[in-house]
Amino acid sequence: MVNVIGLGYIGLPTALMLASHGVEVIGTDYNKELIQTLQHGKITFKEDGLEQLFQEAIEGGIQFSDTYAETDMYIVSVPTPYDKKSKKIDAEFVVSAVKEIMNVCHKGSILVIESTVSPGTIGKYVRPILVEKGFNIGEDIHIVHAPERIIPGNMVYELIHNNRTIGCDEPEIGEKVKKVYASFCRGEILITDIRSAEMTKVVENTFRDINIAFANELAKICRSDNMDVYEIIKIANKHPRVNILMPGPGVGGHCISVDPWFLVGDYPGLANIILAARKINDSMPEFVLERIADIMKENGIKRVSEVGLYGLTYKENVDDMRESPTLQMLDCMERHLAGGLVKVYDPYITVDMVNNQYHDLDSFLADVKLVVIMVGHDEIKDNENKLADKVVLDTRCICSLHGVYHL
Ligand code: SAJ
Repeated sequence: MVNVIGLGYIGLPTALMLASHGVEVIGTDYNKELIQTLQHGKITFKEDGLEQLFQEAIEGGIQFSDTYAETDMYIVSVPTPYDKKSKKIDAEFVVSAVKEIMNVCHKGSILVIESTVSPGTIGKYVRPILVEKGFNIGEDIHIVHAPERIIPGNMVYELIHNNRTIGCDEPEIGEKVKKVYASFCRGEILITDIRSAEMTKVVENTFRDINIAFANELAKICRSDNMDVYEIIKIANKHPRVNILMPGPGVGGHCISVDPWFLVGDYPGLANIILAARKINDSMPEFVLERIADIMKENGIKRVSEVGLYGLTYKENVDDMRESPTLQMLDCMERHLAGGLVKVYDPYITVDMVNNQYHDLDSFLADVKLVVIMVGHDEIKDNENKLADKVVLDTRCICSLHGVYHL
């Protein structure tokens, strides 16, 4: 039996996947409301294929609880935020989950940390609390780090098909855990040590952050000298060894915009490209604001209240707003643009999260002159004809209409 701790964006699909593949699962979260929702047969966020997976997991006998269970294996998928000042990981949620597990686990159980942690976190925060409580690591309890890799928007597919990493102290424990993940995972499952697994996860997201930063820097260079960055990227990518990503209004989400900071915080003076990339990506919302100001001027749009931001989530076709570039932009908007409040709409955000938020595309469009596409949801791609009489700033390059402004 496996107890999955933390039923958020990673823990829930993982628990469901295990339960629908013959593993006995109990999913635990301290949020009682979330547990009740799941117990009533409702999923807590939208994701392709999740609803069906949920039904299969229920048929597989999954249970949900707000308390920890005595099981052979624990999978910890709680958030690992970073301290915005020190840029270091805040391991508080992982630590409190481990403490709770210590109260219920039996001898020889396996503790798998799936949450992303900076290199050395398990050695620094997890091992000492186990030792302090008198646990003999490797006998009373075994530690494993199996970082997740799935991408929001395609989680169910990627859970099955992505390769995985398992970091462990003892290879035979690694093999045991591998067997559990292999119940659903068709990718390669590599076994390594814990620190390498910790580092690999952070390195993967940092790699992507740096590559996005390169695209964003190109967008700024091209804008400064009147070149079309998309044309340049399209042609450069025809080279067999070049694959430039897409510029955008910034990097959001709880992963790529956070994990590189762990390396910056832990290795001061060494993480230089990484730090520069973070700064470039963080500067993009302000860059978009400058573009908005220029476009307003060019088109005689005087009031910010005539501007509409399309998209609040951190990327297309997800309902996750964590570290969203639109939110970052709204934060610094007042410093740049005068004249009332901008209007905002996102089909995935159905409750009011910001001022002047709309819940219907047509009424949103009826009230604005300049539409800024911050997120390339399918909805706006399918309805781009409705933008024909608008001034449009398309920060994602998804719109095929003539005369649209870009970054
Ligand atoms: N973005 C761009 N341009 C691009 C690609 C992305 O501006 O060409 C932006 C997105 O709009 C978004 C941000 O970057 O704001 C991050 O989006 P993403 O789709 O690149 O990645 P995430 O954060 O949704 O998921 C990442 C993935 N990591 C990698 O691809 C290396 C995923 O595999 C990880 O599991 C996930 O982080 C995680 O949980 O760590």
